[in-house]
Amino acid sequence: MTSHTLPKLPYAYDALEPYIDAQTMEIHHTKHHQTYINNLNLALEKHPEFSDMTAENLIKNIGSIPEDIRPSVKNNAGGHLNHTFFWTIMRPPTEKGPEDGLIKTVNSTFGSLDGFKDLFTKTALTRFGSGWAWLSVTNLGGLEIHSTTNQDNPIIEGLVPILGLDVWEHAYYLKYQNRRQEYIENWWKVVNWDQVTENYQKAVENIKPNI
Ligand code: MN3
Repeated sequence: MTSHTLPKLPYAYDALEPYIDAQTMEIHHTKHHQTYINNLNLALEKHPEFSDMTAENLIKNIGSIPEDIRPSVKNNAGGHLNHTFFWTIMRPPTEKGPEDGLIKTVNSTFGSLDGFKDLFTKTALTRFGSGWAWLSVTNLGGLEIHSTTNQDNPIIEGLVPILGLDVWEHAYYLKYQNRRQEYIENWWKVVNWDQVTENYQKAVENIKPNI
């Protein structure tokens, strides 16, 4: 049986300064993300036959997880999956935006990159309580902006996330307190658009022709 472990960040805790501060990054990674992993491992100890499944597969097959641990697996495998993803779609600030097929689809779907950012920001702002805002690829290859509650992941709805924003207060409270809008506006400066473009290409390639 293998247990889930905390992935290393692909950059230093202070790499996203001044937009996301080092203390927030360190606590978010070593305390919040680690706690999801600890609680997931604890739940899976009761049913070790599921301990070799990835967080993604646990979420995709949540209906077949035993009922006594299902709520815990849903929250904690979800938290592990979401945060593992979140770290990869940020990087030290650059001027680079989305490229190739992604920027074309963003423009044709939302009018412009700014139009997309406005709508995504609005979605992230109006997510009541704790949750995430997402840009996902639909099963027809289109782009959809949406939000989820708690640690739910778009794959539950049959969507493939390519960009996600954590709007739990723990993601921004130390620096921004209640100012979620300011957090979101500054977060755009550290989005890793190369990774998001790659996520888009992979998601589109994986769509099976529906013939
Ligand atoms: Mn978080």
